Amino acid sequence: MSDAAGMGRTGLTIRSVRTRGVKVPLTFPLGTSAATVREAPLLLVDLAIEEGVVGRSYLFGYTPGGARAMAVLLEEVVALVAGQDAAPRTIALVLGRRLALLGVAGPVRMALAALDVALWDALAIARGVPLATLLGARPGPVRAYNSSGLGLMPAEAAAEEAVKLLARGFGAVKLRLGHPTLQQDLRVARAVRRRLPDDVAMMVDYNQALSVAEAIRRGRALEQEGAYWLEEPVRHGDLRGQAAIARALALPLQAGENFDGPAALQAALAAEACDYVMPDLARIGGVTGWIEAAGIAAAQGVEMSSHLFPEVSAHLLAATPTAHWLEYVDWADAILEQPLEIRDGQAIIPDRPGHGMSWDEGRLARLPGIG
Ligand code: SMN
Ligand code: MG
Repeated sequence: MSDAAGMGRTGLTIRSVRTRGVKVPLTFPLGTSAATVREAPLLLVDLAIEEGVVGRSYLFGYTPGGARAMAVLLEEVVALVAGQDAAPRTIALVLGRRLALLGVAGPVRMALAALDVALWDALAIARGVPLATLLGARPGPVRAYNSSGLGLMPAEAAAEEAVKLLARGFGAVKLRLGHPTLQQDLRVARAVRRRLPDDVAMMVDYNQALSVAEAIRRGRALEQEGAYWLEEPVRHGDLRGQAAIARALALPLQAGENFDGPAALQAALAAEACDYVMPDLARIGGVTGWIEAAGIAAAQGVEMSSHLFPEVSAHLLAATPTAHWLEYVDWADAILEQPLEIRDGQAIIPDRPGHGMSWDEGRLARLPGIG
């Protein structure tokens, strides 16, 4: 059969895409060792399906120009597959091949991921089930840590903010480090750790600030301060350096927000460059890339967390055999009709078809654009 409703087809046909960029102010500005994020440039994606469904996703642009670049790429790739069956794995293969000369990496991969997430959303909506259910998983609660704040800040301010982040029962928070000296890092880590209940975990994230030698030095000190994991201490592509750090420390090494596709996760594990992994929905290649990555992590028994995009990542972690922690940020709350609900420190997967996100058009209209 050749029509869209034929045997073996999804019954959905890709029509067109609409993208809108908005700057969302952060409730808790996020100072990292690399840059301070005060507002998140988000790109909202509506994928129109001929049969009447709309699949949605959003991207974090990192910078306004990043979001604009992804919008241009996304509009181009959707035009390439307009009229085709809305089968995300097949579309990923077709577009991966079609864009092989440009190269599927960075913003190109993120644009493809936005299409992929919107396609899976459309499929789940058409089937009338949550995305987790479509993936064959029970859409139960997912353990989350609060990553909304705790950027680089003085010790006392960090301790105050850490306590605020425990509202809604969070059992873990993440602290950004990478102050000029180890002593400053230790002052902040100690102040936060002292203020947190014993059973609350404290992750620490360096955003690639350190040398290998310095990472080992600071990691050894942080081991004594009850840190839960040490995230991205050095440049993300330095697998050899990361492996040296992982060998030197008892503190688990965490990495993954910069994995560019599932092959990068595979390479990091092959190099023993980290103990835990935390792919980013966009950089790993959307739902399709995530599921592939989750298979690799599961085969090696490596615990897998998520990076940003908690609304979709909750569904994916429900379908991840080695699911560890959902990274929760509230950035998208400003644009969502029904923000992700957190109860007792767990993300509640909504009982709605798809991933459950729809845009609050009224609030959207009042936010500044990305230029
Ligand atoms: C992070 C980095 C950049 C933007 C947002 C968040 C951070 C994290 O590394 O892991 O949350
Ligand atoms: Mg990080």
